[in-house]
Amino acid sequence: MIDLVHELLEEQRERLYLFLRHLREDGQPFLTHSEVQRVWRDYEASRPSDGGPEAGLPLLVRHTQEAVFHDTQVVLAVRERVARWRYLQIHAEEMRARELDVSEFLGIKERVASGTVERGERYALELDLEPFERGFPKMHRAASIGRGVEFLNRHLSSRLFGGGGRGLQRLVDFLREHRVQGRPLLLNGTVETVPELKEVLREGARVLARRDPEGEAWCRELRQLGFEPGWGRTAARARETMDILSDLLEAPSASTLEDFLARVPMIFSIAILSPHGFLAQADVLGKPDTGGQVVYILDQVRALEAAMRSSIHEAGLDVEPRIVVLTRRIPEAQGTTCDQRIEPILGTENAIILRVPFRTRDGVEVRDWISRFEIWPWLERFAVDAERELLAELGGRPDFVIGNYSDGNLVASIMAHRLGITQCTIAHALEKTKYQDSDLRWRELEEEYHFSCQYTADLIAMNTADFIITSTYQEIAGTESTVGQYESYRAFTMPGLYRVVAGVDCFDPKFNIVSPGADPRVFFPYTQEERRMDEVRDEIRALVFGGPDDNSRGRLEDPGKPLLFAMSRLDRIKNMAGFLEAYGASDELRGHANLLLVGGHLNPALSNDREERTQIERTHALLDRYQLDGQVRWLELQTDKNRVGEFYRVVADTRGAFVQPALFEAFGLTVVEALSVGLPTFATCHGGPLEIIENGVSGYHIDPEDGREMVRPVTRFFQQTEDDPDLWQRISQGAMGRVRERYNWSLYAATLLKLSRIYGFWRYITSLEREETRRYLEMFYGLMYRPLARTAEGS
Ligand code: UDP
Ligand code: LCN
Repeated sequence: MIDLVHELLEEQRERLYLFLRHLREDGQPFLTHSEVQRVWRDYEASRPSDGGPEAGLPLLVRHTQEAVFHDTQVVLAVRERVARWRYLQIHAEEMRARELDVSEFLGIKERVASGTVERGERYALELDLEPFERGFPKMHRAASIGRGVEFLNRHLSSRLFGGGGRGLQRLVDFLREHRVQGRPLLLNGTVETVPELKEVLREGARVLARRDPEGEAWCRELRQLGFEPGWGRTAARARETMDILSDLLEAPSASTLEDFLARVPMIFSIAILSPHGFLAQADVLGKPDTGGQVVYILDQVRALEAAMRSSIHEAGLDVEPRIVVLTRRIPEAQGTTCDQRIEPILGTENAIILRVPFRTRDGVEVRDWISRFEIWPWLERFAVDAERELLAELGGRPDFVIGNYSDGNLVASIMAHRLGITQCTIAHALEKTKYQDSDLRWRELEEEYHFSCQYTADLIAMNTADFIITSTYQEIAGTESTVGQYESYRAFTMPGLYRVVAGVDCFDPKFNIVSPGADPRVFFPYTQEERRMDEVRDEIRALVFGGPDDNSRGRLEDPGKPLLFAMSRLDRIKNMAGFLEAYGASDELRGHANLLLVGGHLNPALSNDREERTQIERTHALLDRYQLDGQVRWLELQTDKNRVGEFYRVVADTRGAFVQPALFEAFGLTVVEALSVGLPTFATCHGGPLEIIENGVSGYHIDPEDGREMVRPVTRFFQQTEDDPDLWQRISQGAMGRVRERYNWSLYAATLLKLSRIYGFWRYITSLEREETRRYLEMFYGLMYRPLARTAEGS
């Protein structure tokens, strides 16, 4: 990029000069990517075409993610390619350019943000994880991001097996030490070396060949040879497993190792952490800080338990899988079950929610709900208490721990370290990309949001995690033009606190995309008439086509029109009111379809969330302003999952569509739910839905930034379906095909278990790989996180 700038300085000096002047005239010290693009468009529109070469400057502009104005200098943060950044400083008068390193760039941002021209803090605290990671394998291609397990397994296999027999000996040690609930599995202590293992495998295969292939594998002869249970339930399967291991010992390779590990019974119990919000199975959606994450975790647990049970059974073991979801107990439970210690999870045989109190330093239980932004002072003690209760519940330590959201991930990180187990991290939604410049403006936001604690916790957990699963690629590394959520942790500054020069690396093989689905018992296709309950369908139809009462507003005057359905929490970012306004302003769309809104309360006094109250009032005002009561039906939020499933199907019966108009959506479970029932879906192009939906095949993208533009594709769709009735069917089929192929829970569970086996194995084999990183982060925890959390307690 610096070469490009030098070229521009030589060949298009005047054009560059004029454009930089335009940028500076905008008058703001910082410009975001979209602001730079806006200024560029204005600039291009304002100048007569000079017929000069076009390529260089537009390229630079397109890749500029941030512009900072410092004195006479313009500093550009240029994202050359996905997750690859350069920083360029251009003297806007003398027209000289030089490249900055990340630390210089962040230093300038700090100075500009604090309004001081003199040198900022020369010795700002810098967090730099790169030196610790030098020996660790990293990927190079953007296309590999999110497929870390394949890379890691290939890389470590070649290292392990490249070192002659020593690597294979470590594999034998792993098998010898492998156990469940204290009982040895696979091999007992008599087999010690690789040649011995090869020999007993040959003998074992011979023993099994003499048995009924479908009969039970386990027998006295196998034990005498040195085997323990776990090779397979039937003789045929156990023999296959032994053959795979023999192949691995003869000709070691990453793929044979993967095949073998897929057979090794390794995961019997899992702890899942999600401390904040109301985590229960009923009556919680709509409570503060309670949304898709709860739905995700409960569906995840059901899918994981089924997958674990089946793989344990296949391995021939009689062990009951255990999953414990750890959350916070809330004595003032607001009509939910969140005050109960244990809640069995429906649809599972053994999984439970285990609620552990938040306690003050004196040991007194905290009674009320605490916002996710205020949760930091409570977590360290919670981690220790939760661990104790977990160990008592399971009778031992779990095989791995999954953290959810920033708070759960921090607790998972503490617990995984104390117990010496594998840590998996799931973000759900990282606040950093939701609130613009929240790092730079941390001080002014501190009282309300405590982002200093949250981002510090994120950095710690992301870096201690053995593996991170994300729902989409863009969550890690964004798109050509947008920055990924994890990528935003690569380099940033919180002026006066610390500067991150190498925080999170998207090329780290710990990242894996494992996408969730929708509960297939509830979100099944609208065409599966035999599964639909008439009673529920009638109830939903009565609600949708009924008239106003305390919990609803509007009556659809022309019930024959297709329904356009939008359902979400009424947060500002979900932009339900934005869509309502665009619908109200579009006579054309109003002519084609009625609008069904589901979310929030009708009475703002019933909401204890400030943001939601504002959105409720705005929704009422828009319904009045555009006189929409005959075309829009607004129902309060729905908490009964079975009914929610039927809502989508009733909308599909009218040949309607689902709309998800969020300004930004981290993933978007409603989108997957709508696709699962076969409902054509229009969803935001900002965030996960951009990836979930293939535009024009399994739904459509909409851009919520401009209301008129947002409703245009929706109107066009309804117009086209009038001329081409098959269009609706094609998109509906495309939607269902998409979830079958990519977004379903059985695929999720199988992949997650595979990841936990492979990462768990490599963790055992290369246990010292990241020791230095962990020690560095422990210091960061003690010196940075802990005091910040204490300060948050006092505020
Ligand atoms: N939901 C619901 N009733 C409502 C609104 C939403 O059951 O009135 C459910 C919806 O079906 C989905 C979840 O809440 O399962 C929302 O998840 P999503 O990922 O779309 O958004 P989040 O709320 O997590 O931001
Ligand atoms: C949180 C969000 O904001 C949604 O976008 C996700 O779908 C949900 O969590 C589940 O991961």
